Amino acid sequence: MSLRKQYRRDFLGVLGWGALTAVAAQAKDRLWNVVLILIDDMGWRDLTCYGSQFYQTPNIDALAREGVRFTDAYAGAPVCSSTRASLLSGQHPARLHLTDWIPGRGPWPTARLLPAPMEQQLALERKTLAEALHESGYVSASVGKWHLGGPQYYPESQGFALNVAGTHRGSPSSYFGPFDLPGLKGGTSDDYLTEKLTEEAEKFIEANRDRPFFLYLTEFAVHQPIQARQTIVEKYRARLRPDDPQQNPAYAAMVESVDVAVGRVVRKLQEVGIADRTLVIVTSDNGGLIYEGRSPRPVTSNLPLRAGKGHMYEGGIRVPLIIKWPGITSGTPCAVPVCSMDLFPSVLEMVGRPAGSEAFDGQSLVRLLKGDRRLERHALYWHYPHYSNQGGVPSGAVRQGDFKLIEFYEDGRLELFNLKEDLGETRNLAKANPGKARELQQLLERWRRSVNATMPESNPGYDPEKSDQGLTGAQPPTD
Ligand SMILES: [Ca+2]
Repeated sequence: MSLRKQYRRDFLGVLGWGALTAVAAQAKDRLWNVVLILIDDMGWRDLTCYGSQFYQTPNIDALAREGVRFTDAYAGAPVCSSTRASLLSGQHPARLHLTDWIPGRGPWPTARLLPAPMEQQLALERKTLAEALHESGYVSASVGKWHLGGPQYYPESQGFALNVAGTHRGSPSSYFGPFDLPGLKGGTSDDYLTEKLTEEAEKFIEANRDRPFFLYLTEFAVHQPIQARQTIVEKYRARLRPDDPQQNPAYAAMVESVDVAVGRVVRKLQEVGIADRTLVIVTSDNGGLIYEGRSPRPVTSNLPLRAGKGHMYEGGIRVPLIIKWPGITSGTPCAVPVCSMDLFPSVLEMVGRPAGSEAFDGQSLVRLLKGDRRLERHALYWHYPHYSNQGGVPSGAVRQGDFKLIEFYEDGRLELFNLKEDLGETRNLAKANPGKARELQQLLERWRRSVNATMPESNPGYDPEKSDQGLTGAQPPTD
């Protein structure tokens, strides 16, 4: 543990929250609270305000009407831990060498490539958003899924004074109690995990209403296992329509449960009188999951986007993002491409804290939130040197303007799409427009070098006859 972190712990331990209260009291009128709600695996079209005809999400839709709904927001990666690391550090997963979910899987003995080596935690040396806000007197809580390393890397060591339910694997065995999660034990068989987390979030808001706080509410839902309250499942069963690609009533009920959670948090902010000085951000860590484990029944559909979680296509990386900044945002959607590592510098600027010496891969979205629709950024990049549980293969991607290029690392093949004309990525333009494909591939390659990205290597045991075994199709339920 670094000296800086030790000092922080001592500061909290010896002086306690009383000292923080004093800091907060002086600054009460100018500091914003920050509520960041991360919904695990929520797909781009899983909300009514993003076009779902099946799921009902009135609470998140209300935030979209008062905030900015980003139509082209992206997760830093097509899987969990990488995006979480990028969100909390402002750094790209490739730079962090945290390029897959923790612990990841493989190598597969006969696959074409050996996955790139990766970190198993977000290093303590990386400054997190909670640590940056702590320097301004904030108290922070992580409520829910962590998935950024084992016990010594838990939220308590990354700037959070409170940690409820931070597991190292990140996935609970069940949404129904009894729960065996740190800080959240003793549930009964009627308890529903999402509701228990909401209660913890409400308690934290209530207890910290008079001091600036950062609540990182990181829902386990709508990640598998797909379990929901039966009464809500029945409601959605009655709403099924044969022509709707979204067809899973239990998943729909889980979506509703997180929407209700968001509504409860917003109401608690209003109830204690701090809603007008609290930023609320809702987003997801990767695209929607299409197939759960060995079940042949789709979990959700990201259509019109192609594919889902674990893939470099839009369905794997494009996610909902809504930011409400009371008094500033006004419900106008924004189509400028943005990414999860933008949230750290954005929050710092929104709360009026200069970024200081921190260097980010993301950039502040404040001018977009204020209504300007321009952002000076050359391109957005992704790097996933792994085989995913959902059939995704080692690949990288770059989006520049309307164009997106995917480079597949197994054989170097390129796919080029014009997202403005072809949102579903159905027409590969790489052969028709080789100049553009080459230009973007070179851009991607230069960027990989600049962040010292780790690449997968050729597998000496590669066997084309068996290379697909265990990589695609049905997989056990994991991250
Ligand atoms: Ca996830």
